[in-house]
Formats: sequence, C-alpha cells, structure tokens
Amino acid sequence: MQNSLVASVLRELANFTEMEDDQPYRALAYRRAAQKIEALPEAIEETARQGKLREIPGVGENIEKKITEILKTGKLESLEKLKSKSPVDVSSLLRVEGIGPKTVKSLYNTLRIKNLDELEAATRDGRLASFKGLGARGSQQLLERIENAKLLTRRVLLVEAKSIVERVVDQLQQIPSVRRYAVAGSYRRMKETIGDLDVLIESDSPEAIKAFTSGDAVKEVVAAGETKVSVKMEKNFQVDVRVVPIESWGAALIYFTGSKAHNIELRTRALKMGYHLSEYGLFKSDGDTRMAGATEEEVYKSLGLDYIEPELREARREINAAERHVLPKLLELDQIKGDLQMHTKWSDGHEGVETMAEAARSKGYEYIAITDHVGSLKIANALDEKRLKEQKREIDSLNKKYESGGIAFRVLQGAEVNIMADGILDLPNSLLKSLDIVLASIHTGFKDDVDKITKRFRGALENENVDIIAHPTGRLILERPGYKIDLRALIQGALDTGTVLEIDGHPNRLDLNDENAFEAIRSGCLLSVDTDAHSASELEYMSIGVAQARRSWAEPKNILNAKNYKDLVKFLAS
Ligand code: DGT
Ligand code: CA
Ligand code: CA
Ligand code: ZN
Repeated sequence: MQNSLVASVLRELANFTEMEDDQPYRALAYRRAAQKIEALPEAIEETARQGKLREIPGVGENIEKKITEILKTGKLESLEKLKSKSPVDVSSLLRVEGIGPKTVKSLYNTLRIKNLDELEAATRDGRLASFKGLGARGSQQLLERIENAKLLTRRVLLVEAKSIVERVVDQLQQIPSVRRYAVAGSYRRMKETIGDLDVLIESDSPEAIKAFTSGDAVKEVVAAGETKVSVKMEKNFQVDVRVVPIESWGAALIYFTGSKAHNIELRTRALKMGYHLSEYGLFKSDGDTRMAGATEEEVYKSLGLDYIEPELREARREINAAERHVLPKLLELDQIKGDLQMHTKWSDGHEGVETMAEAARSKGYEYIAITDHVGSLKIANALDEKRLKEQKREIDSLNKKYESGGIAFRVLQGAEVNIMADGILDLPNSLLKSLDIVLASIHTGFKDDVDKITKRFRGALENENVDIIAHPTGRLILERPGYKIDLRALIQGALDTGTVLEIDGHPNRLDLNDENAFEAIRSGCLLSVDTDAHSASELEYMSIGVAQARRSWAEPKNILNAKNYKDLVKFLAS
C-alpha cells in the first residue's frame, strides 16, 4: 500500500509551495488531498489502476497527474527541483511556533539553515541575533520552541493513529490465542496527537507475541521478550504490546491508559488508604493481600471512586469529582443531533447540498447547516448575494421534499463569514440576517497582535447575527500554532453575547483544544461540535470532535448540536 508515501510527498509539496508562492490555497489543496489519501481504506495504487483517482475528494486533474507520477517513480520531478533549489527540511522547521514558510526561505537564503539542529546551533551561537521574523522573544524562548518542534515531529494525529489501530486490531484478531486485547495509552484517552500505541493482550500462549510480530503491518521489531514487544509499523510509528495476566487486567489497563499524572494521583491516594497500587493490582501494603485488579471498575471502587472515563484521566481534579460522585455524564456520539459546519460545491466543498444532507440523514441526524464561505474570499469560491439566493432556493426545495415526504430532517442555510481586519464581517448585515445560522471565523491577518485579534473577535461577538465563532484559534495541529488570541476575553465575550464557540472536528484543527474547551464549559459557554466537512465522508470526523468534547468534560447540555431540531431553532431565534 503506497498511501502513506503518496500522502507524504504531497505534504512536502504543500510545504514547498507555501514557501515559494503567495497562494496558500494551492498548498491547502495538496494537504487536503494528502489527508484523504491517508484515510483511504483501499490501496491507492489499486484506485489508480481502476482509473478512479478523481473520485477521491480533493483530487482534480492536476493532483491526479502528480499521484500517477509518484506511483510510477516514487517521487515528483517538480518537487525534486524545488528541493534542489533549497534543500530544506521545511516540514520540521514549520513546526517551530512563530516560523512560517517565508521565514524558512529567508533562513536558508541568508544563513543556509536547513533543519532544526542547524536552527538550534545558530540560535545558541548568536548567528540569529539580528535575524527578523522569528516571532520569539529572545533566544531562550526560541530554543524552547525548537525543542517543542522536535517533540512534535515524532507524533501523529489521532485520525492517523485510528487507521494504524485498525491494522493492529486486524492482526490481533487473527491470533487465536489472544483472548482479549485493548489499546490503552493516549489513544484510549483520545488525545489529539499520539506518540505511540500501548496495546495489552491476554493470552496463555508464548506464541501470541511471536504471531503478532510476524504480521504484515510490522516493519521492524525494536525489542522483543516473552511478554512484551515493541515494533515499528509504517512511518516509523511504534507499537508496544504487553501480555497481561487475567487477574491484573484492570490494573494494567489503568496503568497503561495513564495519563502518568493521573496514575501518580491514584497511587498517592492508594498509599493514603493503606494500599499499594501497581500495574499488577491493588494490594494491602502490609503484605500481598490482593484487593482488586481484574477490572478497572473494581480498582476504582476499592479506592472509593466512581469509574473514571479514559478521556478524563488527565489530573484535572477528576479524582476529586469521582470521590464526590459528581463526574460529568459525558457526551456520547449518538447524542449528536446534527452537524453545524460543512461546505458544498457552492464554495470549496466537493459535493452538493443533497448529497451532504442524505449522508447526514443516514447518520441519524435531525438537521445540518450548510455553511459555505460567503463574501469576498474569492479564493474559496465564496458566495455573493446572488448565489446565496440561488442556494436558498435549492435548500428550500429540498426541505419541502423532506416535509412532504414526512421526513423529520431539515437543512439550515448558514454561512461561514470572514471576520475582517476591523472586526467587521465580510457580508452586509441585511444578508446575514436572512440566514438561519451564521458562523464567523478568521481566515486572514493571522499575524495580527493579540489586541487586534481580540478586537476583531469582539466585533464578531457583538454582531447579533453571529451565532457561532468557528475554529476560534486557527491552529493546525502539528503544522502551525493558532493566532494570538486572549481566550479569556473570547470566552467572556461569548458569554456576554450568547455566542457559541466551536470545537472543529476536522482532524488537524480541533480548536478549541481540550484545555480551552474545558475552560469555556466551566465558564458556562455553549459549544458546537461540528466537522467542517468538505465532502460527505468527512462527516465521520464528528467522532473526533466528540472525543475532544469528552476530554473537555462536555455533557449534552453544554453542546448546541445535542439539542433536537425544535430546541435548536428556538435557541437560534432567541
Ligand atoms: P503518548 O504515547 O506520548 O501519546 O502518551 P501516553 O500517555 O500513551 O504515554 P506512554 O506511551 O509513554 O505511556 C503509556 C502509559 O503508561 C502512560 O499514559 C502512563 C503509563 N506510564 C508510562 N510511564 C509511566 C511512569 O513512569 N509512571 C507512571 N505512573 N505511569 C507511567
Ligand atoms: Ca502511548
Ligand atoms: Ca508507550
Ligand atoms: Zn473553513
């Protein structure tokens, strides 16, 4: 399967493109295609053989040609040319907060810096002292950011980890002596990025581990013993597998699910109660009387705690809440009643309104909002007044069809409108008023300082037509940090004006992040969890958004699109 290879070449092309020209949307198109290809269930070479590359969302004539070339030659001539012009590890350098494509280029042109190590050396020996555009306050901050970037280069997005987990699970299911398995670690806690997978299996047979390491998906065995093995899968991603005895299953699951900080708090609590907690079980500290260990529930119970969902195990006072029986009843995927951000062919999406609606209906939703880009963002094929009216006719007639067919499903006409430099929205109020729902977001002027950005958001919050602030920080996970925004001010503004903040489920967005969303919920904000889908298959990203919401302690009452259609309409009208 060449999917990862094709995706990584396209990603690299995106980075170089961004460095060389002023058209961020071209780079965006390459990245989007890369993501699709990575998520493809079948081998891309098979798709190519069947002549179906163009059916992949985001793949047009230009990208199709590129994929064909990569499959044939393993590389892209045009990219090789760019690389020989500036042989730079762009993707790693871009992970340094404050460094953008233009800076990468000038770092190379002026100082011949090609990678993170050379950037670090230049920072330490003072060569960067007079260099402008690094966006860091002093060399200490820059060194910290370089260190962070180094850590990031080893992690993958949750969505990529999901596809690796599928392969691991596939392999485990084929081993008869594996009686039970679980994927623990940060994956079970549904963190937005994953460092490695921690897999537990229950088995009597020493052959189980051997059978796993000889599976197709395993590229390299890093370390192997009778009860533990570490392997590398494709893209150098590590998987640790451990055999766990049945009486320790629950204790091991707790230990290897983590987080480390949660484990430490649990163990401290155990000690205070006269117990000893390890991955083998909960014991009385004076001897080896076993108190619990076979299930997680029994361990928590013996520690006087309610069961704590994995997403909550981050040492954010969840142990205290479990002791007082006041843990949140976390939002579940099937409590989501609709999706309030998606794009269609009317702007930069890949499918029509009805296709999106039908896909949403088959997920059991009661409603969706079509939120194409509007205004003067010409580049995303944004809608003007005339096309908005045409779109309204299409949506109205689809709703009529549902209504007359007795189908309880409705399509809202919404829009994603850009917040311009001065906090004014890029569409007249008279038009915004005519829409069912309005999302406002920032797509330009990322480099504005914190006051300016905060002022822009205030402008949007105070506009009574705005219902939701979409992807409120603008970060792209593992790619770029968000813009500088005063989150407390944003949360306060949302509360003051009754505006909803979004958790954007698109896998590399996920803003608000878990900490910010936790803060927002605790302050009483209502959040919307949506997918920002640009094709019907991307509606699947809801599960990723919901995971982030769960990490933020969200209950259904905190989530706008957990409301049924009637209550949603009531809320939007208020
Ligand atoms: P990752 O892989 O970086 O995304 O994050 P985790 O949380 O999966 O961390 P990992 O793979 O290093 O370890 C898996 C779990 O094992 C971790 O969440 C908690 C537990 N663990 C690992 N090392 C320690 C430790 O030194 N002390 C304690 N109490 N627990 C540990
Ligand atoms: Ca891990
Ligand atoms: Ca690990
Ligand atoms: Zn957007």
